[in-house]
Amino acid sequence: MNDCKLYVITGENYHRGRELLDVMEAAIRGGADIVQLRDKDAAPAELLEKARALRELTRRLGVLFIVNDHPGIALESDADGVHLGQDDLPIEDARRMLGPERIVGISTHSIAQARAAEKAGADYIGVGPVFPTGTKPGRAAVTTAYVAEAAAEIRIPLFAIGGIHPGNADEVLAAGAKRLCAVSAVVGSPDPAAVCRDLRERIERRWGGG
Ligand code: TZP
Ligand code: MG
Repeated sequence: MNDCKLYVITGENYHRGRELLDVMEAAIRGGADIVQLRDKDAAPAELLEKARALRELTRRLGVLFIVNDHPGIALESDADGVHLGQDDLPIEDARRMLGPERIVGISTHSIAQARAAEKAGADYIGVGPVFPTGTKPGRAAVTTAYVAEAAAEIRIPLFAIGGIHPGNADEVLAAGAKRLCAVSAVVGSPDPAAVCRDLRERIERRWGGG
């Protein structure tokens, strides 16, 4: 987990007919090293089917796999962990369900939420949306000011997220983020691997390859 730098989340609305596994495989081959299944529309059986398929892909390619919102599906698909929102079940409950080895991550939108997440034993936090984004409409942008604040204080891994693409990634990295997360810029691109290579290169140029 600590080595992960580029987190890509599924967003099938952006696929324009392409298959979930093809898009995510391209992203991983381009340099995504942690992948999340996020699907607010799928019924539980369909979600589990997608989770199992992505588990198989990510295991074969050697990257981490996280399920959004559903610790039960994370367990059933043998995912590496679960990602929670502020309104999902508490970190402590997810930890109790998943055990000490699996990853529990949480979205944060303020330094108070970031502190609480770290204190409650989260393995990583999301920090965002840094920029306004159609993937999460109606949620105010936290700006790079919150990225800088969190990067200066929070010791667990932090992924900046929200409206991030190759054209603004350097600004986010300069604010202190060492890890980036994206949906539309990657999965909405005709060439997800190229976008991931670009984002990874920017991360490594700013922070080194280690
Ligand atoms: N959480 C904060 S912003 C966001 C989520 C899930 C959406 C990020 O999507 P995009 O397309 O990279 O802006
Ligand atoms: Mg959620």
